[in-house]
This record gives sequence, C-alpha cells and structure tokens, in this order.
Amino acid sequence: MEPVIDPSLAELDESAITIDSYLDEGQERSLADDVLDGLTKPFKELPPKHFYDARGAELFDRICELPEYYPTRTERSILQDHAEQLAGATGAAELVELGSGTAAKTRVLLDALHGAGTLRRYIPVDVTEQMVRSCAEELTAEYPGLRVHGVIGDFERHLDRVPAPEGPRLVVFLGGTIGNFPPGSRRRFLRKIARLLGTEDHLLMGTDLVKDPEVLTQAYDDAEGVTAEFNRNLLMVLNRELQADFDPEDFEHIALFDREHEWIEMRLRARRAHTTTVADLGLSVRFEQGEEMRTEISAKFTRDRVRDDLAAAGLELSSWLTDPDELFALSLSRPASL
Ligand code: AVJ
Repeated sequence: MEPVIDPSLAELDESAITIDSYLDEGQERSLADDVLDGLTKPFKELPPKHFYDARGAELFDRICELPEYYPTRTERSILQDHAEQLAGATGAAELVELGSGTAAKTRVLLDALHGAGTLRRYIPVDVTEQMVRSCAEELTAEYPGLRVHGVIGDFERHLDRVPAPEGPRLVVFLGGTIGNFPPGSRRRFLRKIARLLGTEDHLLMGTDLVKDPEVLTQAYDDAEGVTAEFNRNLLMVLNRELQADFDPEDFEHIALFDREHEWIEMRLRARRAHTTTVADLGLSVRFEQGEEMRTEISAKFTRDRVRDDLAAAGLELSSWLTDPDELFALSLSRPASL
C-alpha cells in the first residue's frame, strides 16, 4: 500500500509556535550609531526606541496605569467598543502586530476574530524575545487552532521578514507609537507597512489626538515622576550598553507641547555643565548647564493628518474610531483603489 500522508494530520504535527529571530550584532550597532550621531549633533538628541530595556519596559507599563496617561486605557476602550465591527470589516485570518509587547490590548481583537471564526495566525513583531515566547505560549493555549509566528526584530528594520500572507491580513500598530516618527519618516514607515498589505488587507493604527496642551503635558510629566524616571533610564541604558558614565541625577526631565508641530517633546536638561564619556565609542561629550537633549517626540494627530499620512502611503481611511471625548483614535485603512 502507498503511504498516505493526510494533510490535516501534517498540519497537526506542525508546532503551533514558530519564532524567527533577526536580532544580531546589528541591534547593538544601531544603538551605538544612534548615540554617536545623536550626541555629536549641534542639538543633541537620542531616539526613543532605546528606552525599552527591561527597566524601561517596566516603567512604561507603570506609565500606562497612571491617572494622567490616558492613551492606553482610552485605546483599550475604543478597541473593546469596536472589536466585533473590526472583525467583521476585516474578516482577518491573520493578525500582524508591530511592537506587540505583552499583547494585552491585542487580546480584545484576537477574541473578536476568534469569535468570528476567521483567525488562524498571529504574527507578533517585537524586539523582546522572552515576551514574544511567553505570549505565544499563552495565546496558543488560550485559542485552540491558533498558530503564532513570532518575528523577533526591530519593526523599523525587519518588516520584510514578516512571513507571506496566508489569508486576509490585519496589521495592527497600536499605542500611538507612529507618533514617535517625525513627519517624513512617518510617511516612509507607513509606506513600508503598506507593502505588507494586499488589496483585501487592512491596517489598524492607534494615534493620540491633538487636545488641551495642559492635558498633554501632564500625561508626559506625571505627578509621581514615573515618566521622569523612564526618561532618565535612557542614560542608564547608555551606561550599561556603551560604557558611558552619565549620572541620571545630572538631568532634569522636561515635557513640552510644541504647538507649531503639534507634538510632545521630552527632553533631558543638564542641571550643571559637565562632560560625559561614552567609552565604547571613544567619545566625550560636553553638556552646558541648562542644555537640553531631545529624547522623544510624540506627535498628536487630527483626522485630516492621519488621512493625509495614510494617503501618502497609498492607503485609504476606511473607519475612524474614537472615544466620546475624542482623546485617541483608531484608524482602519486599506490599500487605496487605483
Ligand atoms: C509608546 C511611544 C506611544 O509617546 O505616548 C509614554 C511613549 N513616552 N510616556 C507615547 C511614552 C512617555 C509612548 N509611546
């Protein structure tokens, strides 16, 4: 008799979890390059992507619970209110998440897609391998039949590693992280995301909205000082990873709303004139008293701004979901019909 391979059994044999890692020396180089560039500019700046070491991730989780920091809970409530609608509108068989973290908010969507019976695969893209692994284990146990294909990498550099689509796809980019990109690279990044999408696929993106500057600045300068600690922790990352000798206490946390650009800026302001060395880079850096170094921009959006940025990436807004106070928005978009 011919050996018969039942394809459905072959399916079962496959492990539900696949993890591909693209982190290499390249990752450390990216920190070194960013720091070398950023600290030698006439106006010093460090990119926000390096905030999230273990301590930074923990501080960020605490920020998300702060009374002043409304984005996380507001986005979650918008998701809860519209998850079924989103599941219906996308019919997604796979969910690709950029910067998945603990996937806490994503569960709302996974629930809805699982409930609608369309969900087959979850593809988290994140730099933190441990988080992706434990989340993959939990999710495959929670949703029978779900496969998780984790991509460990930097979503700015490794989007082309996202596996080929197997069905209608929903890419999600939550939290308002798109706001970390200045306008030009924001559109460039959206164009890269658009390349992950076929004609029947969708992007769901979270954006914080323009509002009373007082509300905005408090969200980035909380009374408890958690955000200040989060900001200064960046210096600890440089101390550890690049043998720098920053004293975080030499810097004051600043959060301000730039009304012209409509973005929040976080900065670290030197309390005294001093020189720091970054041994791994053979670099010594002078700070004047009061000198400010930019560590993050967090752009705030209007519906028109989101629509125009999406359009520049060849995407067309199909729904705009917001909370009753219009603090935060989720936009669902798809490749524009030609
Ligand atoms: C994770 C980038 C969306 O910009 O609000 C929170 C990061 N920085 N508090 C944001 C952050 C200070 C956050 N994002």
